[in-house]
Amino acid sequence: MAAKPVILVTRKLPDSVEQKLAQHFTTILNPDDRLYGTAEMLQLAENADAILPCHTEKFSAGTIAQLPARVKAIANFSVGVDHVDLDAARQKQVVVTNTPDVLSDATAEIAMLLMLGAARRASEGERLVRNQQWKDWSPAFMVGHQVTGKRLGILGLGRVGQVVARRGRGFEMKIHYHNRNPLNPEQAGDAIYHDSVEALLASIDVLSIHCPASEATRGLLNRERIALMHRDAILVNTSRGGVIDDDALVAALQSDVIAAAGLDVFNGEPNSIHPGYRELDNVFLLPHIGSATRETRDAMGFRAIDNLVAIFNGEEPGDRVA
Ligand code: 8YV
Repeated sequence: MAAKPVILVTRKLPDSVEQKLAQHFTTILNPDDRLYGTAEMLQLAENADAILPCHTEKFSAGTIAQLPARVKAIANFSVGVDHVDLDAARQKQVVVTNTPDVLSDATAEIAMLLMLGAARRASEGERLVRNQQWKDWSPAFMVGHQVTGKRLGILGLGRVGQVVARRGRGFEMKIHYHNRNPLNPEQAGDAIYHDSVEALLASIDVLSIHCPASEATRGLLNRERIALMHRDAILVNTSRGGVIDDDALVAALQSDVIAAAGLDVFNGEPNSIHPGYRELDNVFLLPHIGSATRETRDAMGFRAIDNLVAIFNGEEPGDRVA
């Protein structure tokens, strides 16, 4: 019997995922969940036929060039693939896959949590109670913004964006969106299409960002674009920090250009996020937990395994991105 292919798993995955992976492959695991530096990862990859990484491992063109020749695939445990230089992977003929769909519900939940948390000043309120600083009540106390019935703008009405749209409709929100091209009516439903980001921003009360991070979207939410938003508007980001110009957003929140923001993802996360966010009351902050549910983390792992099984069976993996 041929030896099983060897998979380098860079982070500690759910037990059920590691057990299933071991049925098909020989595994190099990371039981202590240490964050590998690139040099250490490359060294471990010397004995691997594929790598199963998270977004915490970076595969720049330089890193991909140094991958041992036996590494045939990078089967990501993530839907976002901005941590992998896809062109470099294609050039080296390393197959790259991701885990779409299975995290859409969990991420949409966090988008709604951020939306409500930012609109209703949840961070501020929670701190008041927790720190024993809640002293009185008045009709003017902790008054926030209502989201019910408001206009929800979705930047990137893809898999996650479409779930957020459905959840928003549950709050009787009117859905607006911008994609490069309008979607067919089956996917868009009653959502109103805007042919530019600028037109979308000027037409909504809440913005939820769902476009991938790329050179084209880096710093997309800059000072000029944020200024197009309504003064009572709320900005929510569960995509990637890179889509936002942090100096611009912090300044807008400080000077009431928009009302509030809810952020689950950041430039420089986790250790070097913009310090301005920590000082602001009108932001609701979470530590990149969009997909962090038991169900979803299992499903992401199983999806990555399906991709690896296909690759080593000589088949086209379902979620190939390069
Ligand atoms: C994951 C994510 O937790 O899948 C993604 O793109 O942003 C997160 O939900 C993370 O990337 C896992 O590697």
